[in-house]
Amino acid sequence: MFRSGFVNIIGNPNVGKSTLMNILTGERLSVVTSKAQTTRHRIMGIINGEDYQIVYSDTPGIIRPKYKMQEAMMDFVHTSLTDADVIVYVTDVIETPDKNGEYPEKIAKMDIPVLLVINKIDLTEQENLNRLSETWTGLLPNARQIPVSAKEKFNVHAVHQAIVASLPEGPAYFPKDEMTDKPDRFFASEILRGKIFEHYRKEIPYCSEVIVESFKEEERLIRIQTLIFVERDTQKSILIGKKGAALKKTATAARKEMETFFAKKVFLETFVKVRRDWRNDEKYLSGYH
Ligand SMILES: Nc1nc2c(ncn2[C@@H]2O[C@H](COP(=O)(O)OP(=O)(O)OP(=O)(O)O)[C@@H](O)[C@H]2O)c(=O)[nH]1
Ligand SMILES: [Mg+2]
Repeated sequence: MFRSGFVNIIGNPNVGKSTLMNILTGERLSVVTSKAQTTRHRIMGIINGEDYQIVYSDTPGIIRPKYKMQEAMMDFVHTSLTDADVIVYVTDVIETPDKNGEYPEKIAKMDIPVLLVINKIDLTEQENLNRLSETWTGLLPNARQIPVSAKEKFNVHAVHQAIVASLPEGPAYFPKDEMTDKPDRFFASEILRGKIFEHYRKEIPYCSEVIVESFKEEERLIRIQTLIFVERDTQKSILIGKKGAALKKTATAARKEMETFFAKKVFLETFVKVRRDWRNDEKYLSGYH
């Protein structure tokens, strides 16, 4: 019997969804940073076993949308609730369970296997974990709970095993050599966006967006031209920095990570442009997928 399914990872911002997804897929498909709202898209990662295929989706952390881009982000979360075969709901030992809004209630009513991953157990004591676990049993009585530390790769294998055991019977949805549904240029833009999250403070990460204008793979290197949007001139000058130093540092870090990801030399160009209010721009966000 062959088993397959969409395994969708959801939960609040910053609980470790992308870290977990990267370990489960063995690839750095999803950007991880210490800041909340790092993930903006639904990112699929596919893994194959002899008699199963798992199609993971990492999703943006659940928030109340304040602007159109965040609405688009939350649409990814809603869709991944409706098309899931298995739900992996992630929480951590830091957030209080009552900060999870209506989602646990929705999920508790669903008729599919639910795994509750309690992450970051490296940061707490057994006693606190027991308390949390009890509270979560009340919120998600249908879920199987698995405490892990994604960062230390502790007990993540148990998550994998529980998923495989929960998969319904079905065919492989994607060819065996496919790792993800997203094209290379998407990962190029995500890697640069991740570096912006790491290198800048305050609002800069949230008001920036990266677009790959051209992506040309040649025999010995990949030429990538990117455009970074910000919303105001002041943000543009912060992004670029004195004599371009800040941008150069960010772009170099991004180039290095791209070279590892694509296993090839990368020639990266970055331009910065002001595009007022892009986060509310319907026309731009209609291409957001
Ligand atoms: N101590 C500890 N930190 C962790 C663990 N797992 C993830 N983190 C850290 O938590 C932060 C957030 O991790 P992400 O994987 O980006 O979280 P996310 O849920 O995808 O966040 P959003 O995409 O913003 O919703 C990062 O700094 C991770 O290194 C863990 O098991 N222990
Ligand atoms: Mg994430």
